[in-house]
Amino acid sequence: MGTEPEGRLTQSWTQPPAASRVGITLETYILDGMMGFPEATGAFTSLLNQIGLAAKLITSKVRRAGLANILGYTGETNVQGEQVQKLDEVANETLLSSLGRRGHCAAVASEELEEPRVLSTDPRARYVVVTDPLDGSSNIDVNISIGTIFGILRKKEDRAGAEAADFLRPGRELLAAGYVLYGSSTMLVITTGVGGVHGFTYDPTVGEFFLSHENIRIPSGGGLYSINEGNSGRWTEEVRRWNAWVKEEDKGTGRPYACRYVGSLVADAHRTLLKGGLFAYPADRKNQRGKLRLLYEANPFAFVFEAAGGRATTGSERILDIEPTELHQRVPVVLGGTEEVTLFEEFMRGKR
Ligand code: FDP
Repeated sequence: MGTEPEGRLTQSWTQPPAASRVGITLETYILDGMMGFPEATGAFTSLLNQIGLAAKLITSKVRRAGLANILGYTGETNVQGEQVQKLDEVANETLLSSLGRRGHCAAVASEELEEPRVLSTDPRARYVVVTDPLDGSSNIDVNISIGTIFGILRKKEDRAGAEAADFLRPGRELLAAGYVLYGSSTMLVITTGVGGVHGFTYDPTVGEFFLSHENIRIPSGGGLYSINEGNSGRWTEEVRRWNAWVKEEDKGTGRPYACRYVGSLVADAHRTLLKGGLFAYPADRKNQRGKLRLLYEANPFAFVFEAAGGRATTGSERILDIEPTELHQRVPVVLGGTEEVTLFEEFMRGKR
């Protein structure tokens, strides 16, 4: 953390382990990050541990969702005007109570909450968390991968509580970000930025996350693209030209690329991170500012992709440099390998 100090994370949090540490637990990884900093108070470490705990609690609820009969709609709508499913609420409450327990998190901005929820008014609570507690909700009741997305920011000043301004900050100011994928196994992927991206797989028999994917780097190439082609009639001419290009036959560039689209951001982004290629949810006639949310969807993934050697853009601008104006602001999102994203941008600029 070198962390607990001001601004960006430094030193041991930001350096990949020298020798392979595959097999260590998430807790050990988090504690080791603190060990290099005798002055660290443990607050950031504790916050990361609470996120790990929430991931375990949510995974157990996701795995038992059908059995526990908690699937289905509550009949209410969330701030995005979407129907809220019970599991969304369960995940949201689980995260809020885990983060509220140790007093280090001042407030949380969540997809499920219109306004940030203040968790501690103690001025020593120096962090705020952005989250989509259960992303991909339309996939819940068809048993397809869903996930939790999170980002941690340092509160602006040492004063009590938190306000919108603590959240309306460009993604490059994130101290840490990551996601939990509830897939064929549960995986937690986390980065503190330049220290690399690390993936931990959950072993339900012992109740621990173990380091399984050390220092993830997005492969170049990959020959995959991920986009909701059902929206093609609403796309701009530039997006259509790019889309036609990836589907053209050309041996030299390995085209046509294969299309993979789950419809859960966490699943589509995770596959892109591990296998390469590009994920895009561009602006279209219906979603003129894009569909995905900047603060708790685009920014955490942009932070992860850049730390893994990839890129994240709106098509014309680096996502992590956007100055947010609203908590639930939407943004076009393109995530992927450097070459693939750069090529997409060339299409957007009309250079191809
Ligand atoms: P969902 O509506 O199911 O919550 O966050 C929104 C999101 O899922 C993303 O997870 C996903 O990438 C995208 O929307 C899917 O949108 P489309 O159904 O429009 O393709």
